[in-house]
Amino acid sequence: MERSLVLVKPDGVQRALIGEVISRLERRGLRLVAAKFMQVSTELAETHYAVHKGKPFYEGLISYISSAPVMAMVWEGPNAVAAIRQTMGSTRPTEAAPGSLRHDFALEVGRNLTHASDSVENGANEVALWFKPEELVDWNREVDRWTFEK
Ligand code: D4T
Repeated sequence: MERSLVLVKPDGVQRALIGEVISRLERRGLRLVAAKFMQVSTELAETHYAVHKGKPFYEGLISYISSAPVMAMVWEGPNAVAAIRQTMGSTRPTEAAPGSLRHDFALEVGRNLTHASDSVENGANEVALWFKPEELVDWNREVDRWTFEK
């Protein structure tokens, strides 16, 4: 079972799109594992985006993600990483597929609403960075056998 960190970034929170993001992931069949509404510290932002340090958009990215609260979540399911990134759409909203969140609700890469882990390995690392083990809930839904093949 794959897991991904999902963030509704400050623009998504300010624009009252938390429910829209959760609704789309729920309807996709994914299972919520953890959630917390939080202010991101500069330290956490810098660790999360360490791979982008030195890039022209880095400073703006750090101040954007820590400018207002985010909704941080963990979602799981078969093929969760690919499925969630597809539901989000491409990083650049003008390249996002019609029907994806970024296509439907965003215009600019620096205000692209959400974050999702880009690999299974990064998913595990990001979940460990953002959540304590005791914040993750293991549970099953009656409907899982109608959504998950195994
Ligand atoms: P995140 O990490 O926010 O989900 O975005 P992606 O995984 O889809 O894309 P990314 O890591 O390549 O970019 C991280 C973050 O940086 C912003 N960004 C990116 C930007 O402001 N300008 C840029 O030119 C790029 C490439 C948007 C997402």
